[in-house]
Amino acid sequence: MPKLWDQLWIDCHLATMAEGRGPYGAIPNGALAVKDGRIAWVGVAANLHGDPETLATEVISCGGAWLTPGLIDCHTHLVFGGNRAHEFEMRLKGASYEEIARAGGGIISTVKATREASLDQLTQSGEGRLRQLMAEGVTTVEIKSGYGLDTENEMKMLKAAIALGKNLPVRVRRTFLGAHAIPPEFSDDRSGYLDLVCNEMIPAVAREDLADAVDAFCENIAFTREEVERVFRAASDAGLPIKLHAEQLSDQKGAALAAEMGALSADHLEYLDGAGVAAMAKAGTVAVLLPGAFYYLRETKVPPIEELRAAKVPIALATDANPGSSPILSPLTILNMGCTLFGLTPEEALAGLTRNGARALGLGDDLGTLEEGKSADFCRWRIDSPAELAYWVGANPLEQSVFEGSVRPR
Ligand code: DI6
Ligand code: FE
Repeated sequence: MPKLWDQLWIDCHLATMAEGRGPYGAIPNGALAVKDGRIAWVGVAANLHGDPETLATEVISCGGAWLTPGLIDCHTHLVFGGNRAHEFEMRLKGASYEEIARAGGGIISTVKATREASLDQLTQSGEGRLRQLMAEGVTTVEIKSGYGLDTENEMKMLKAAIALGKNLPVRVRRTFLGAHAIPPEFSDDRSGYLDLVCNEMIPAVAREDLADAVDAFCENIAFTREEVERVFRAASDAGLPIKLHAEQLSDQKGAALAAEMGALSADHLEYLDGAGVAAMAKAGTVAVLLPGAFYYLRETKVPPIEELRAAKVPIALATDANPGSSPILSPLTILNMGCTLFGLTPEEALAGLTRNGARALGLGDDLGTLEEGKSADFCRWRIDSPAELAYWVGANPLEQSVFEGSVRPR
């Protein structure tokens, strides 16, 4: 007799993270069934309509572990050449992130190293970092370009991201971030660089299907609101969704612009004002908070969490893994930082790395909760309660992770 399901996970508790189902969408003493890489059934084990062995080809008994959705890191710059430990030292001797950037360091120093690296080298160094994220339960990661800053090198970065998704059991979403900084060869010709981004890079990236979205850095050391608006128009002409690095170091009113133009997310947001919150709420734009960058830059201004909550803006959390402002490869530490630095509850933090991370990528229908029909991406954790995920630092209680219905090798 063919069995109904491929796998049945039993003797577990589920933090489904489904909305409107109480804290963590929890189902104590639950069970989860997988068929063809999708979640086929979720519920209380006592409601299973038969003996587990008769229902599924494989029955996995979890010994009382918790299952959560696979973690979704919706904002990273994981592909890059070199590193910036030297600038870390400079900042500790008193130089600011902005000063280093204005002196030709910062993003531009990573641009030099990234241009020098081959596609293979970028893929290899990115793979090491991606494996770190996966070891803490990441099943979907977004990777941005933005350290190439010319057509060839931006495409090389996106191709490295594609290769990572092919080589490893993880879903890689790609975002084009050509408007991350002005490259040295255009330092006297901002509008020339924007022409290149809008008229050449975005159409080429769209034509070759290299990216799922377009991002930009709206900041006094990067691009103005007007410049970002140009980039967004080019993205929309190319049929690509948009997102924005907004209000990280100062209030540029970027989040409101992004929201008004229908952005999936606005990210960072330490300097977001009330009008920005309202615009995001109205548009359903996700607030992606990045406590790793806040921590490394020793920022003191916290994003307006209370206002975001009150306006019901969905809050996502991500590592922002990058060589300058957030060299952090631990999504579990980010859960902790979301709580300790920003005052999120452990449940909000976990929603940020699951359900709302999915929304920030436009994948909310397919990922981010343990619900029937969604992709069978989940993690099995040796913990007594889901709050433990945000509670420990450096403990990694991951026992197993499943991607599209297949258990990943450790
Ligand atoms: N904000 C960030 O946190 C990253 N990019 C951005 O626009 C940092 C990028 C870097 O410093 O390399
Ligand atoms: Fe970033």
